[in-house]
Amino acid sequence: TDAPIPGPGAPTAEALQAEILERLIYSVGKDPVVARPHDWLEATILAVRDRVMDRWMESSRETWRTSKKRVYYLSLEFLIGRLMRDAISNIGLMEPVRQALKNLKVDLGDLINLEPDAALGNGGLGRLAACFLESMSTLKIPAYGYGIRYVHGLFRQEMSEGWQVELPEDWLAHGNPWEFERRESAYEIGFGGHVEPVTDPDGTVRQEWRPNDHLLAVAYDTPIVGWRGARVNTLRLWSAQPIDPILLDKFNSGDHIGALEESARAGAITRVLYPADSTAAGQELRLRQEFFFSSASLQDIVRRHLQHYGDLGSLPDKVAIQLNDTHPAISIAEMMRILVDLNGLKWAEAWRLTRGTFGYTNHTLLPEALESWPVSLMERLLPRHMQIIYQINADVLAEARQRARFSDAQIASVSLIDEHGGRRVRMGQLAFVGSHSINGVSALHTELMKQTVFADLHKLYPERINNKTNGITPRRWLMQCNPELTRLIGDRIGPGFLDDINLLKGLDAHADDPTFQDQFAAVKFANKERLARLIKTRLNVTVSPDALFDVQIKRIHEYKRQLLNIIQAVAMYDEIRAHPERDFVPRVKVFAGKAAPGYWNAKLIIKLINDVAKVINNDPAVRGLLKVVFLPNYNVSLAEMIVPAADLSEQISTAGMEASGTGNMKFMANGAVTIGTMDGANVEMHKEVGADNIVIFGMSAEEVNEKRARGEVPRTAIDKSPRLKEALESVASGVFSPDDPNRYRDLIGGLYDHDWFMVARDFDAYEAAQERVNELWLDRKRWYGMAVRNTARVGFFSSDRTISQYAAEIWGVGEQQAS
Ligand code: DL6
Repeated sequence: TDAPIPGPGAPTAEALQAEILERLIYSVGKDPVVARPHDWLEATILAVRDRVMDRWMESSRETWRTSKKRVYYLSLEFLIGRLMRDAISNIGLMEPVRQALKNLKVDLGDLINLEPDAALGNGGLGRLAACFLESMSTLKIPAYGYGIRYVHGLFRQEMSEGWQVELPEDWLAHGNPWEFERRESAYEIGFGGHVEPVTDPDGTVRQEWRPNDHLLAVAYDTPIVGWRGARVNTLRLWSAQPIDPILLDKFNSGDHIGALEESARAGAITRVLYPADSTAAGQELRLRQEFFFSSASLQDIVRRHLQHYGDLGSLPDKVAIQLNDTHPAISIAEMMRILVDLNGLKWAEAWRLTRGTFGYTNHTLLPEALESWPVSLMERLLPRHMQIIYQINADVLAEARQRARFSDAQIASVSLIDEHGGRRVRMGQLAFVGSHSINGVSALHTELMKQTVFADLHKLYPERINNKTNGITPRRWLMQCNPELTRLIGDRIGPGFLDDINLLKGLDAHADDPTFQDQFAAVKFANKERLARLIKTRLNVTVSPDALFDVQIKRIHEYKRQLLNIIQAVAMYDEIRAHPERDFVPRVKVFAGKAAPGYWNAKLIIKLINDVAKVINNDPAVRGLLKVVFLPNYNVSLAEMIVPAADLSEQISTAGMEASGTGNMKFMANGAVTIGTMDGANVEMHKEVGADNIVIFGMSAEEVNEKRARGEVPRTAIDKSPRLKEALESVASGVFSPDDPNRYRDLIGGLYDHDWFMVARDFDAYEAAQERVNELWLDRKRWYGMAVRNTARVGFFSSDRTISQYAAEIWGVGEQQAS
């Protein structure tokens, strides 16, 4: 947990010690003699936060002074994880804070582990938003993250006999010392009601929305510190509160619970994060969440803009709003309402300003994740927005007919209203037409976007779709989570890479140096020992750090194909048992990830992994050559432990289905070799690292499409592969589930019937690739050469690169001049 190089002008440990003590006594209100670990944590965070305050205020002052364009990143999810180490490390105070605490007989590492994970996101999309915030601060871009302050983040996952059980997560249980409540920044948010035409004194007729349900959005601000404190930006999260905290009439009449009903109803909006990953949640509450945070954010943005510039005509020049997926897409209609209804702009001008201001990032092509809302629900909850959407749609369809001469089928595909089986508003279409830029998150994904979901919109507006391949912040995902590797790299190529990650390329020249390889391997080994201890503590399973650590950690989803991985483990198990005389490369297969609570097959796959683990880990015939572990409650902090310990990174989604992936990049940074399909950002990783340093297998996205289109039967592939057949039959017949032999019959049956995710049809290629991994692993020099080259060539996948591209190509905040 060391920052390798303290920043310039760092305060002394003694000074920090005094500051922490002061905070403990005067802010936490505890005597050091009786202070408990949480008190020390709070005091330390407060002292660190103090150290950030000046830079925070200066950052904000500078934006006002220079009138630089501001970027607003609207995201329903921010998967931040812990903040303390990030902040301390980014301001270069790791060593003095450690020493200060040591003087107080407190261990910094213990405090770091005590901080709860802010799990305000489900997976890749939310974690990307968190990496982007850090990079925007690092790159000195004046930016705000806007989201929701969920009281309960992503559920805590526990295992009950191998089944996932969801429990509420409670990250605010001890308060949140990072945040500032801004009661002065509160906005009224409405729902329901009706729309009325109003005639202004000058005779113009406006539409006025009269909601019948109101609540307040109250801001909570958290500082986000860039590397070396370059800039401090704000993450502003909205909390829903009732306008009247209690209905006194009701209370006085004896209805004590009813008196709090309104308060409970308002609070419900920001109480829980939806735990669905890649599925559009159909609940009304979800739409309320989306509108709530969109409206609060836009009111805040417009207020700030008017305060600074006095008029709205300069909006696109001074404001860039990025929609992180379609969750905030209702912002397009809300912005139009604010401009036209509340500020009296003409429709055409308002539309020009809106489009000039918004950009939209698409994160998935999965049909079930393409959000749409029933028109009837929209009419009831957001009647004015529905009118605006109809108007936007009429304009778009007229343009499609007149300018582009679209056919009826094409008109139907670009329409904001889906007329199939109940009319629904398509949020992707709304976000697309209301934005000047629509980007995908990897080269392949962007290409597929053009060919599939947005094919016709792309024909209508061919200049809008662009690619911005995802990235990760190297601060958290290399320097902080792997301090030993960071130190080793610094010793070899100097510290310049800390400020310019592309300098890691310098490691290439050392990739085949036996001494460096030994040092690299020693760091990896130590990280594996640490993970082995964690596995022992949490699961009481002993694993050897000498084995190949083969890791798949991510949300559990059929397209991500944890099933392929576990079936391969079963095949390996069969092989080991069938050949007691043979040597095998010892492997530890590590899994972690959460399943959406309503996603039955994903939950069943977790149970299968645990069932298989139980049999394999306890069978003496396995001779310890294979271990399977499922680590519960995957979150950012657990990932930070696992990633540095991985030898092999499993990125094996069905080609064409993973938009990008970002875990793949984190493993690459930490010197793991990838086994993967040509999917998402794997394609670009293959290009960056070179074909010799990655193990690619399986069908391409095109081949997957062809097979699906042909309706080819998977049974033939299974019949042709005896090892697959044996593994499938053993799972289906209950070898791993003697207590319920039929448990996996349907899951495996699905592979015979349709195999939508190509598990069976990619199996042989996957096994061959795993065999190749074994050969490479046995050639130690070759393996570590690959490992080093992965780290060396990860520069492209830094979120600093991604954000520079957003800044220059979407937001127009590249090299900003003061104005
Ligand atoms: O772009 C971030 C991340 C990608 O790396 C993943 O490949 C992709 O699955 C994920 N998408 C979502 C979509 N959810 N919705 N809606 O989480 O985005």
